[in-house]
Amino acid sequence: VEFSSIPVLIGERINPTGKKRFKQALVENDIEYILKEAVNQADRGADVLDVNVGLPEIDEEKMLCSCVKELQGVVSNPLCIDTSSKDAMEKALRIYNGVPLINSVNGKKETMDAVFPLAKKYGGVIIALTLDENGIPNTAEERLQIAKKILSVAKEYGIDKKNIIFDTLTMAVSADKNAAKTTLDALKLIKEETGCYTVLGVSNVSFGLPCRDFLTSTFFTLAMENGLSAAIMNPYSEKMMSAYHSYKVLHALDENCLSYIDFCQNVEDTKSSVKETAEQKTDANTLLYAIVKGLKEDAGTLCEKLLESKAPLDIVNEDIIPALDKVGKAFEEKRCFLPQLLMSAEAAKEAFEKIKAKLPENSAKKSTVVIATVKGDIHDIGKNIVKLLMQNYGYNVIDLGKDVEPSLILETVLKYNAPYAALSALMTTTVPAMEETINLLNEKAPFCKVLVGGAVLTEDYAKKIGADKYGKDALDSVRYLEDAEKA
Ligand code: THG
Repeated sequence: VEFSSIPVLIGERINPTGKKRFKQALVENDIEYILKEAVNQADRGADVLDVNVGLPEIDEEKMLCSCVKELQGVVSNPLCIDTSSKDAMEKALRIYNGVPLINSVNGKKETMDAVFPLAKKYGGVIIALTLDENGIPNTAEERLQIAKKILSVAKEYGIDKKNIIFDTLTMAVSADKNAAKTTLDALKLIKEETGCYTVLGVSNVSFGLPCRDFLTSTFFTLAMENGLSAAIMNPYSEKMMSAYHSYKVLHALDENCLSYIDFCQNVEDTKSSVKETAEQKTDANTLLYAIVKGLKEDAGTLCEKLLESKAPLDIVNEDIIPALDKVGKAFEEKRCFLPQLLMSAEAAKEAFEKIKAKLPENSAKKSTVVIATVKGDIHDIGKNIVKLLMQNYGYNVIDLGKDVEPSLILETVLKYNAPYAALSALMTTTVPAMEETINLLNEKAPFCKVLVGGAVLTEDYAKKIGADKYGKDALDSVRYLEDAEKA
């Protein structure tokens, strides 16, 4: 089990608590049902699977052993062995391949003397509950004292503190209004004071209340904010998973928001039950695939390899541009999002660099486009996307940046004799500056076609202020250039 600042998700569904169907499966020795629960949880994003098959009317030792054995055959996720029976724990540890989570030990002397020798003998990372002979303390400070006691006993058994994860015990807020707060305070305190990892079975917090998901997912977020390393939770819950993915984005733990986007697309797919398989069918080792997926390094090396057997311009027309078209289309249809579009543009740029190196000076370049965000407007993300896409399609783009005076745009168009100028405005307040620039260009550089774009513009309005083209997005603008070049 690997811990990082991203919390580990431990699926809680292999557990009979409150579940008639699961109890029935246990009584009928229906292992298939349990295996299905494992596969489904792994599919939904659980990293580790908690395995709790304790039921008074069954032979827990036997059932736990069969489950541990069979589960390892169908999923590769580490298991968290959840039992209060020492004998069942020992048998399960004996047949487990690898390092399991041991759920659990606590501050009672008898329990520590039973569990620590097992952990020492078989290996495993131990979840330690902050309770002891006197029960569950009502204060964070007392739970810390139990944690310290557990650490000192573990040390006597030769168990390193990095193999102890503290559970500060989630209790139902419906029974005690301070329950959640005490748990969170204890979590933070124990993490700070001991430096150990932490875990909570978060679902318990909402016991006895309606719409349990609402409360549990918010508690989960608060716990992560207080340093939670792992959560025993329900991976089928959309609210829980959205809390997890949102947390990662908001804490810069999700590069380019990719795991968030992927999660949202799976949610959409499940809702509409439409499966997008076309993308998956694309051969993974092609330049097209590398650009579509935004794999910059791969795009560079695959392009270099392709250049050994294919003419540079053919690569542009048959691989790079179709890839950008594909991503552009996916973007329009809201199947891919801004971070992915930018990654694809970067990957295409990388491929383009390799192509450029092979081409005689200037021959790859199409016309010059002067691009700018108009005076008074400092939002340049839209302009930057359009610029990247135009460059990828081979245009010579002169970027004047943002908040650009009409006179400078005119000057630059005249200097390069540019047949195109592309103007961006995000805010309503800066549209007059756009109109002013268009008027100036139409008067002093009538040969120059003016493209405009930006969130507040519409086709009609663009016409009204005298633009030659309203680009509804980056791809639309590039298509205009491509058509104009052919004409
Ligand atoms: N800490 C540690 N281990 C634990 C817990 C903990 N193991 C067990 C439990 N708590 C975590 N697992 C669950 C599993 C199910 C539920 C809650 C916690 C649950 N069940 C619903 C119920 O009881 O009403 C029924 C579920 C359903 O049918 O949807 O909520 O805290 N170390």
